Amino acid sequence: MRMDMNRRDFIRLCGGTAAMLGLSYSWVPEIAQALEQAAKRPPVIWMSFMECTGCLESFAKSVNPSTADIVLDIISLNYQENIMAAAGTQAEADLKKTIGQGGYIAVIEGAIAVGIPEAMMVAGKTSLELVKELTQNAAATLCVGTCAAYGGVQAMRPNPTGAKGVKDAIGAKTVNVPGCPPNPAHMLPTIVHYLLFNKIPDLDSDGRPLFLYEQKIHDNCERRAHFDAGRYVTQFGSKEETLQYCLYKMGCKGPETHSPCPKTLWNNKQSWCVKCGNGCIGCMEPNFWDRFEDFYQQLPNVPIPGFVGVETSADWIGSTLVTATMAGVGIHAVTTAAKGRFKKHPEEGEGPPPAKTEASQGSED
Ligand code: FSX
Ligand code: SF4
Repeated sequence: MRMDMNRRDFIRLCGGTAAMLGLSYSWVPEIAQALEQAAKRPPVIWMSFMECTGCLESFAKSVNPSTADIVLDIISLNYQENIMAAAGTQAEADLKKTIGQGGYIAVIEGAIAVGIPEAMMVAGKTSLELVKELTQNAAATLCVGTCAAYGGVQAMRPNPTGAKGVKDAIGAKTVNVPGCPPNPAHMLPTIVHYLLFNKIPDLDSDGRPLFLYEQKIHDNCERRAHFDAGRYVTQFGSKEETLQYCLYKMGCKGPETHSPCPKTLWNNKQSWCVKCGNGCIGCMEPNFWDRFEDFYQQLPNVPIPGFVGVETSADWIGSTLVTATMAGVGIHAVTTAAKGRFKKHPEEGEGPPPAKTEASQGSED
C-alpha cells in the first residue's frame, strides 16, 4: 500500500529482483519481507563529486519501483544534495549526525580529485577529505557510476586533477555498480542484497557484484548467433544493419565488457544499446574512457566459442567458416553459460521445490 502497488505487481517486483540476484523463486517471500520492513530502512548518504550528474539522472528514471518508492519506502535517504529539501547549515548538521551514528550506506557518484584536491570542493572541504569522512563509519560503500568506481571521464588522459575512483583514492572497500551512467535496475538489487543477507554481495576483482556482472555483454547478446556465424555489419545504412547483424566490426566492445545489459535492458526494460543499433562502448569497465576511446575501432582477436586454445579471430571465422554448425556451437556455448546460475533457497533440497506460499502464487498469472 505504501508503494501504491497492488500485491501482484509487488510480488512481480520481488520475483524480478530474485532473478537479478541469481536466487530461485522460493526466495520471494524473504525479499518481500526485506522490502516491507519499513522500520529497518537503512539510512543512506548519497554524495556527488566529479561527475556529470548522469548517475542521479539515471536513478531518477527508475520506473518499477519508482525513484519515490525507493527513496521513501525502501531506503531512508538522509542526504542527497540535488533532491533534498534541507540546505546549508541544516543539511550539513544532518550529514554530521548520520555519519556520527554510523551503520549507514554511503552512496558515492563521481571521481575523487587526488592530484589537485582543491579542484573539487563542497562546503569548504575537498572531495578527498569528504570521502574519507563519509566512508569511515559506513556499513557499506556503494559507488554508482564508472567515475566513482574507477575514475571515469575525469581520469581520462591527461587527467589534469589526478582523478581516481574511491577505492584507488582512499583504499576503501567499495561495491561498484559501474556504467556511464549506471542502470538504476542494477542499483536496487544491490541494495536488496544487503537488506536480505546483511552483508555486501560477492564481488569480482573490480569490485562489481558477481550476481550482476559475472557475464559479459557478448554472452547474452541477441546478435550473438550472427557473431558466431560470421554475419557482421560493416557499414551503417547497409542491408546488414537492417538485418541486425553483429556489430563487432563496427567497434562493439561487448566481448570485453562485463554487464547484464542484454538481460536487464534500460528505460523500463524497453531497449539497450545494441538493440538500438549501436555497439556497446564498454562503459562498465575500468579505465573507461581511455581503454575504449575509439568507439568504432574493432576489438582485435576475439575468441570464438568452441575453439578454446585455437588462435582465431572473428575476421577469420567470418571469411572461412561461415556455417550453420558454427552458429549452433555459439548458441550452445551461450545457453551453457546461462545454466546453473540460480542459487537455491536453503530449504530446497535435491527434491521438488517447497510448496508455494501465498506470496509466490500471486505472481504466476
Ligand atoms: Fe560519471 Fe555519474 Fe558518467 Fe556522468 O554521477 S559515470 S560522467 S553518466 O554522472 O559519474
Ligand atoms: Fe553482440 Fe557486440 Fe557481441 Fe556482436 S560483438 S554479438 S553486437 S555483444
